[in-house]
Amino acid sequence: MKADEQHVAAAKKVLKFIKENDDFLLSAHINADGDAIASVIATGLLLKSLGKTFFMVFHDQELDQRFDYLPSIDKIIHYKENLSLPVQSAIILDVPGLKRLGDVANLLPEKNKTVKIDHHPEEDDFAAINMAFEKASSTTQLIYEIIELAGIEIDRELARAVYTGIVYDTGRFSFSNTTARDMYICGKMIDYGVEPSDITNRIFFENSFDALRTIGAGLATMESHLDGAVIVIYLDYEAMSRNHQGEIEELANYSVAIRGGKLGLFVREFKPGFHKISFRSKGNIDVNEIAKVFNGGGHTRAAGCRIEGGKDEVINKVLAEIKKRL
Ligand SMILES: [Mn+2]
Repeated sequence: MKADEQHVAAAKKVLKFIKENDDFLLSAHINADGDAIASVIATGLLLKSLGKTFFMVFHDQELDQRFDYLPSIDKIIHYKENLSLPVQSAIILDVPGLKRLGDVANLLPEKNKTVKIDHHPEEDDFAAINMAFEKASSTTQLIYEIIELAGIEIDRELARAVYTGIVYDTGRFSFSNTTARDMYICGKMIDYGVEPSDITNRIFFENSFDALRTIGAGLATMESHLDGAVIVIYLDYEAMSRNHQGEIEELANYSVAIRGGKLGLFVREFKPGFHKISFRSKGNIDVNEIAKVFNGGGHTRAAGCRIEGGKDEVINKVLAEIKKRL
């Protein structure tokens, strides 16, 4: 099973850049998810194998605990003001536009020394070297293409990072982005020592007691709108503040797991008076377009945005945009 030719051509450019540079900043988007974290970790292991120095820096002050098993996750630096690192080049992962990088953007070197590796619809052109493909399942899949090209040894730790990023962003090989190449790569990772049930259980089936109760409470709020086409799940600030965001994001996937539903919204108050909306689409409605209206973004079938305002106000604004497209 061969890699996509365009992906390989881009991987060559990135590998050349890596070999010619050093002192890399590695980072990914705010509210780092499994693909963001795993792609940074896997890139770090690649750089280490190539004898390069690197700094992994995230805007987030805390990372989702579910990924604590990933190698060298404890080496990740959490951004703070006046952080000064001898950065000379950067590889920015799973980030379509600079605003999604948060404060880590302050550490970026010049554009000529910056690489973007991503699979979201492009937002801005902040890097001179781009390995950005909307059709790639995950940023981690693209990183694997560079790893394969570099021909470095893949140990169990690196294999677990690669497997994690892909299994996470394909929703355990169930989302429409899943390709034969993903399954091929993950199959190889099993040869290198990954135990699929171990990783899947850690990411998807080891919820905290409180998180699963909150998921239950969220499901109980489910409401149907626009003749059943749109399902809304809601959590207020009180419920949100009891859990890490990542632990309850499965509610977004449940919002579209209803027969007859075309679009799901998981709306939550992440700070008083401010709501975050996750969109999921199973039909042909492009939720990235809807999220963009509210200054958010994402993919065609999964996207998000943040809106200031009370519950009803926010939900009605979003429903009005959806109605135009139904
Ligand atoms: Mn991703």
